[in-house]
Amino acid sequence: TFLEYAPAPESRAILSLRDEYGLFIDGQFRPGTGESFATISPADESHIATVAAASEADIDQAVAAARRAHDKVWAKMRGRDRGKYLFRIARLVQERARELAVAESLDNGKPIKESRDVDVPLVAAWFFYYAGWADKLDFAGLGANPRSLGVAAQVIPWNFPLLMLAWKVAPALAAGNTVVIKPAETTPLTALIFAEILQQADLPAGVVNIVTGAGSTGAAMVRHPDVNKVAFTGSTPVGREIAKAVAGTDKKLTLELGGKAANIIFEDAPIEQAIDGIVTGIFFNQGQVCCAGSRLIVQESIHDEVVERLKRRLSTLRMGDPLDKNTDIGAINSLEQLNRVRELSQIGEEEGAQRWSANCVIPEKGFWFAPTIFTNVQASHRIARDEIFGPVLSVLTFRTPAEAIAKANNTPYGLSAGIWSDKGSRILAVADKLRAGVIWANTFNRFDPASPFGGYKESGYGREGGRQGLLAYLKGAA
Ligand code: TXE
Repeated sequence: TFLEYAPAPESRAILSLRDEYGLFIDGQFRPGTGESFATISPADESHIATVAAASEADIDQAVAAARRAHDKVWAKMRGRDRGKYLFRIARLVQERARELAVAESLDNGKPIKESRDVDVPLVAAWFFYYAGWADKLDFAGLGANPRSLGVAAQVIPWNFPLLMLAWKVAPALAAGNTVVIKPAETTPLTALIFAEILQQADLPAGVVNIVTGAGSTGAAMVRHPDVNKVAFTGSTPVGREIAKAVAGTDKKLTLELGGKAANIIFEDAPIEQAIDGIVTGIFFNQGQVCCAGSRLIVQESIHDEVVERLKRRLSTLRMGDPLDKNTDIGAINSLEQLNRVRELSQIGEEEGAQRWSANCVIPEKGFWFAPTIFTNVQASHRIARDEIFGPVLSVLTFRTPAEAIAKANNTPYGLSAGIWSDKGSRILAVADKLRAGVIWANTFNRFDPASPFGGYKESGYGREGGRQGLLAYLKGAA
């Protein structure tokens, strides 16, 4: 399995980082023409590296390189040959898995056991999966002559930096597109190491260009006239701006935005398993997950027992050094994000919900927030409506399945949901009425490259993963 390649937990010492990183354009690192910025470790605020911020002129260069590579090399290449490159990238990710996991935990703050056992193995899985599609485009029922769209501009967030890159780059390349991708400003490190992997894989120059920078760099990519496809994962307000920038052009658009997932627990649910699922659902990656189960909707008859058990479980979680293999809860990715989590939690208290936080020792430096549960939450409370994107669970109750469904759907978002029950017919009946793109039953936060992922309503549109994720990068396909 992919997990056999999981690296041993390690320290920062195994990384051979440069002090300064330029932009990866046309197969080479080159200095940017804009300002540079520092990427720091959210666990102790130490400096990791200085990174270039791409200017509009740099974006022109990157898009031009991607266009040349698309027209002259990549789109003309047989699918099976593109597939060979994707397989090679997947194997190199496995070979350098240990280093990538350490870099991810260092730059993002997530526990090494997550980057080691989840993020990096899934990155390899995504490249293997789409490598397998590359040689089947003509013959897998996708239409007579499916063709690439052209140059894809891809903007990704900081919560799963390398995995979000894989979700976007792998299907684009399999379908014959070339890419300009921008990692988030707080987590550029693994994308830059990935650029070295592309060089090792001898990927033709310009097929993937990696540009670092903040929102203005992303905006320049999105409005560039020679871009054919825009794919974005991030906040709903920025998603709206991007949709406006793309409106009236022939650029294709995929948006994967925020969420406020309901995790519905019926009184007949397997309770131990449900507690595991609730904890994974909201405390995995410190809750900084778009599909996090941030609203627990629990049947009134088992509310007290579930909350008690959750508190007991949370009291055993270890918060601290993301590079320590025993760490369960790592750091929040940035001070900005920490402030957002603090502010919404404060509002939760002011609005009358009851707060409980695990009694963790908070490290002196860095950005930390103890796992927190709010009970007595009303549907009108901000903590029941807004995406907090942190380790904060809001607990609501229900009496009847109809009430559970109404509460779960009472949100502008619609990315994911979870249902816990012993009764298969109930799971199917409830799932049918939930307005969410992904629904888990008796599990949560499970991902597979073959399974499409995406939202309803303000959670965005389009699907990533699976056959649908491939179609989003093809024309003439059905
Ligand atoms: O997101 P942004 P932020 C949610 C979560 C979080 C909030 C804010 O609730 O608290 O959003 O996070 C780039 N044109 N999610 O501020 O700004 C930016 O540089 C083009 C949910 O970090 O959306 C980064 O690369 N690009 C989410 C990326 O967009 C722009 C994951 C995401 O940043 C841009 C992250 C612009 N005008 C946050 N402005 C999820 N769905 O998983 C910014 N960017």
